[in-house]
Amino acid sequence: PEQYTRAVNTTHTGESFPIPDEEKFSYGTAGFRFRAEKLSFLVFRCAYVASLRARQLNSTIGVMITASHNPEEDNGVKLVDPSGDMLNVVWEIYATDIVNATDANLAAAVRSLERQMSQIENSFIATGNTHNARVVCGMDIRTSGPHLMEAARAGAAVFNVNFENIGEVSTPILHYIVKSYNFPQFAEPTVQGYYKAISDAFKELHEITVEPEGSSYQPKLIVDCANGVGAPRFRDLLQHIPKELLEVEFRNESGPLNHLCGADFVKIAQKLPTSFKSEDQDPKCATFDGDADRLIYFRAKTGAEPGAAELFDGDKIACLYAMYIKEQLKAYHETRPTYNIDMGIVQTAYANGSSTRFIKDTLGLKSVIVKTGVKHLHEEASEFDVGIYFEANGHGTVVFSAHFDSIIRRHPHENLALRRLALFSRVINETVGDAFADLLAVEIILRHYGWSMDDWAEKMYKDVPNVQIKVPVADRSIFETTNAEQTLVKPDGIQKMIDQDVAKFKNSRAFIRPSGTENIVRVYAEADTVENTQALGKSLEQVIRNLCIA
Ligand code: G16
Repeated sequence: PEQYTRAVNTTHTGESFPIPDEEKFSYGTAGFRFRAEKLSFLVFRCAYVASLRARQLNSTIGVMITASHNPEEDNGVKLVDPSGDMLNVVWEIYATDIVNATDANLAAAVRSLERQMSQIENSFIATGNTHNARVVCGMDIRTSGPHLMEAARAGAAVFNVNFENIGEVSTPILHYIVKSYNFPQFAEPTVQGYYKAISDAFKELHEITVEPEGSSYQPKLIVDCANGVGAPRFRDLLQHIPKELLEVEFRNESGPLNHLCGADFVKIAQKLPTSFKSEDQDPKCATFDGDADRLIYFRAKTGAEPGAAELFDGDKIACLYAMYIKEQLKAYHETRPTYNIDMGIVQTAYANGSSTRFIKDTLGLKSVIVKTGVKHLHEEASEFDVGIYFEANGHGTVVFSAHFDSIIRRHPHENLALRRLALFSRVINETVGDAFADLLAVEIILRHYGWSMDDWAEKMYKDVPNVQIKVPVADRSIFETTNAEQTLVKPDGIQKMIDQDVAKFKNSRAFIRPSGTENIVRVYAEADTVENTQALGKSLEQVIRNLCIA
């Protein structure tokens, strides 16, 4: 349809916002993400790519319309593979080619991709057996969402693929439903099916979780919903969980999306979100991002300026999971020493230095550092039987191998450790980081250890001072990295400047990388004191500013 061409490209306000042929788009850290006005032609074309992938595999593919932590004015689209994981990287390239075709070349680009697909061995397109091909589409609560949902519907309709609009959902719910469609034994492929599967596992695991004597655990917390889709959907999920097991007070349920609240804000500013006060009595708080795929716990920081937050971020959640799973695996191995199940943790360069040391020295586990982006972490974590992955920003989950499946999930009743492991693996949303599922898993573990927030803070490690700064730039594509994004190879000479700055501070580490979701460059720095960390961060920010002005 004409309204979804580059030449017309209608916006959600009904106007036209033409996209010049020369404008190129790339599939970033988490799909295509731009100002919402640019997106309808792009979503239309992505839905075509999704429907082609669905026909090639005769399966269900997901399309999620969200710009997650970005401001309300942005939107985005990402595709989900049949396993519920992020889109296969080869298909990211196909999607990019289709999106970047001119209107005049689109038909030829589509025909060429279809021909290529029909020649692939095992492609259902070749046999014509594509009746299970389906595109399932969800959206967050941005005002531009419904218009883009129609663009997705139109994209799938052109190629006659079943289309299902599952409405306003968190990104992880969409991933879960896609997997459920393709693996019917997993769960019922509906939003209610997701609530039931996760809450049933939580209730069962709760029942066999015994609080130790003298426990300081409290089943109460306050959740900052970032004014996003997490608010209504988490309320729905909690309908399935009795208040005695978990009592949640909701804040930031409606208002400007991600503005002065949400996991991204809390992590980067290290501040309490709006509507939280330092003098709040309840010390346990958690925050979601705009599409509820990230979770960070926090509380007011004592002995700091008002409004400062102490974070229990993705690194601390990963370590908590690792402690618990390791303990259960040890108990299990004592009864079955011959069945080896290996476990590792995957992080990115943003992981706090203390967390990586804790993983290696105290937990005695492998820590692998990979590039930013869940797809990279997920892939690496899949190398382990139990692969825990978390970005410091709160995005993460645990993946379990077929080996784990065959000896733990298929025989869950042999002993308590086995039952706990099997149930824990079902509370977790294995397809992708999920703020709801992660929160339930954290609560189970805190209860198991009888921990308050004080305990969690004291019994693990203390973060080294760290700072993250966003620096707006005109063209972030001039920055190129290597070494899991910890070294800049372009622009020429810039890494030398970074190294010189880092050398001026004790126990320091820093890197600069271009964002894959916003038009900014991110600076990350650690050093021995808060003041030195800030000084290092500022000086690196200046390096970028000088370069971009020059
Ligand atoms: C997305 C990705 C995350 C990534 C974040 C920031 O999160 O899913 O893996 O850490 O963007 O990426 P970048 O530093 O490249 O901007 P979300 O929650 O926005 O989907």
